Amino acid sequence: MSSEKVHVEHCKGVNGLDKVILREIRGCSAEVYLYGGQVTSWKNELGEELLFLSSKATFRPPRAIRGGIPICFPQFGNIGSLEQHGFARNRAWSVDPNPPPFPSNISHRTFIDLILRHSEEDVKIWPHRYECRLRVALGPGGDLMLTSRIRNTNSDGKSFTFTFAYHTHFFVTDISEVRVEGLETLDYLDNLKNRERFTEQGDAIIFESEVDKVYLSTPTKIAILDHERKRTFVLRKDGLPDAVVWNPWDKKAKSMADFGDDEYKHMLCVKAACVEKPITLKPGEEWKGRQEISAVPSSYCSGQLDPRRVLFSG
Ligand code: TA6
Repeated sequence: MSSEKVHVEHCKGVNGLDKVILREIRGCSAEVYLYGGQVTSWKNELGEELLFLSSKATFRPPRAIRGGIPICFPQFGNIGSLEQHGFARNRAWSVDPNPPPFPSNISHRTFIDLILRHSEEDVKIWPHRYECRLRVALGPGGDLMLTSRIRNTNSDGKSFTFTFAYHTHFFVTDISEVRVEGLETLDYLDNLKNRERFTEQGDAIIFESEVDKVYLSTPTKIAILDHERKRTFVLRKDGLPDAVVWNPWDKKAKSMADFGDDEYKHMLCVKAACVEKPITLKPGEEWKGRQEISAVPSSYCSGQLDPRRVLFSG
């Protein structure tokens, strides 16, 4: 079997939808559906799943797949005239045969390049021509990197404006034992209170009820500590100043058809996003955004996790 086959495999997934499997020599893997350009699985070298995918997720267009990493573009949430979270997550992407080169200092070995372009249907609801590229890559350490490049290809001289998010669903052992570090003292918009603006308290964020907050101008690194599993997810981001934290908790969970009633206990969404200050591109201009997530053993001493070592280390 050639080494290329090992790293990148094109195959069929649920309901025959096209899927790409990325495998790293040490055993880490990721799965990406062309439908939605959506990562639906990310596993470490032990084969442990690191992302949440609902047991009730439907893999039936035009519904979005519940879990993994949906792409919110060209609109985050319901901030605008389009459907919730825009349309990129329920469109068929294709493999990008000629992606523009990546900066030379980035050498991915295991990756796939996808592209979504405007359709005549989409131009009716969002009157713009664009190229939305996504590279999904697995690093040698099993880190998962997503890089998006969006170009305005309008020929009528018109600029366009959009918001964006990687709607990442992390798998956690027990949400009531999870802490998020790196968002302390920041301002946020509370989606449960008419997007009113508040300031976060000084300690790590913990979860005891429904949360739906857009943290503004966050640090480029955020830590999600899964106490039970002694695992810390480190999210690094570029070009995505905001971060959305979401857990539907029990009541909202029951109201979602493609989500199990108790599944809120095992997931947390922390989304690298650009919400507060939408991006405007003139024709020919390109925007780039990137997130890298890694799962590291939590440094553990005397019952207290030591996030400082995670947040402030290189
Ligand atoms: O980011 C949070 C949010 O906008 C919530 O308000 C919640 O609706 C969540 O996304 C999921 O949205 P979805 O359209 O996937 O049900």
